Amino acid sequence: MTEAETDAVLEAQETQFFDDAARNVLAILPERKQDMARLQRIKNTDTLPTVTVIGKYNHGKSRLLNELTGTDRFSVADRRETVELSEFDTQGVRWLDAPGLDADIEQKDDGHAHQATWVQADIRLFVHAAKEGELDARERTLLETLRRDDERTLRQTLFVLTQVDQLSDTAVLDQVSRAIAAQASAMPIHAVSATRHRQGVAGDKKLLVEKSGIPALQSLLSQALAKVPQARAHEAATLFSSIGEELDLLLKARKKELVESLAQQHQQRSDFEQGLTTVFDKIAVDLQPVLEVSGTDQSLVPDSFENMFKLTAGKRERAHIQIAYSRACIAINAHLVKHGVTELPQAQQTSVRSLDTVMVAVMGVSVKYRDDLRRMFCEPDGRVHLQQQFARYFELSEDRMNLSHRITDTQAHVEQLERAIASLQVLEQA
Ligand SMILES: Nc1nc2c(ncn2[C@@H]2O[C@H](COP(=O)(O)OP(=O)(O)OP(=O)(O)O)[C@@H](O)[C@H]2O)c(=O)[nH]1
Ligand SMILES: [Mg+2]
Repeated sequence: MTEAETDAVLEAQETQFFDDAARNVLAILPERKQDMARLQRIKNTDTLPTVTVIGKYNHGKSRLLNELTGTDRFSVADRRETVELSEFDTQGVRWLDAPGLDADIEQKDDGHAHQATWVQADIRLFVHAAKEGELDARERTLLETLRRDDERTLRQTLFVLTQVDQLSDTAVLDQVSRAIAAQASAMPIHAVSATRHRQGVAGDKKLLVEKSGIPALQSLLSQALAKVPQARAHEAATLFSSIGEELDLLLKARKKELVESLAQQHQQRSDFEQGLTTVFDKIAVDLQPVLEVSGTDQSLVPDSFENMFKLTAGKRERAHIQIAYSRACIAINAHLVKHGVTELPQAQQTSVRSLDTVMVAVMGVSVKYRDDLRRMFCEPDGRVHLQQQFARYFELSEDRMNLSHRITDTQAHVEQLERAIASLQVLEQA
């Protein structure tokens, strides 16, 4: 492998590494896409300090870059010319020409300009043609946004008033400069003329070159470029800490939500179980008189054929037992309803709606005798069995399932956030 090929492989690996980590952050904060792209650029020490132009179309951006680089690298025309980003690396600087800001139909050109200004640029030359006079509303808003961004990131924006040769005299230039300065929060204005510079260079006219304002701008640019490494370090730290803080806040909120949901889950279950125990205790007490029999258990004595339509002791006893059992069922059902346990889980439902209740599923539909009731409500095994059955349906009830899903989702979100935070830390230390 040649050295160039090795470099390409290493760069691809580095990009992949960044992309993977960035993906974890963007999974949580998709709106940070631009910030992550910016971080990727400035964390890479191979990225040349980048100067971009920004401004409305035909204001002389491309021509200014040609003068600054001493080339004809960027295409210039008397109409909307630059529609894509075009870059040129020279003297350790990347010069970036961007389309003018005048929203084309699909806003694609503006997208390029946006990318140049916010993701790629370390230094931005805000270009405005002198003959246009004052800034329009859109330029003013953009300039203010850039100014605030400069404060936050320590990137630098220089205001360049172009095509000043088009003004009739210096008095008009002063007037325009003053008007613009008032609009641009007293930002220094650097007046230039590409035409004068080109003529001065071609004719070796030092005074004209000087008067073009280009050498002065070049020297300001050198000072600004010298500050780029420091500014990038500051910007990276600012971005890492603001993204980190945002993730931390989200994690804190999610963890709090998780703790609360788990506590709620626990509390609901214990309320359900305690309440059910109370209900069962009361049922056991209420059943005592019905279950106590001395001598023959009349309820077990079958009616003879002749007694079929007569009220016998056996019938009376069986009726008592059924009433007591129904009372027990009503008490349990009231408890279930109070805790949202009514319908059977979908998978267990039949075509007979009246049988699709948790009560029927647990207690069955058979007639109960004294022994059944004793076993179910008064013996520990029976009680534990029933309570377990009801608890199982409690867990399968709609609200409980929703809570449980919410907890699973929150847990997944917490893990996702922890991954994003770890990835961000890895990137910061890389
Ligand atoms: N007189 C004069 N004309 C200039 C100067 N700078 C640029 N122009 C002319 O203004 C027109 C637009 O210049 P460009 O550099 O193409 O403008 P631009 O801002 O890059 O325009 P887009 O790429 O369309 O956004 C061209 O005809 C240039 O020759 C200058 O300093 N003086
Ligand atoms: Mg252009």
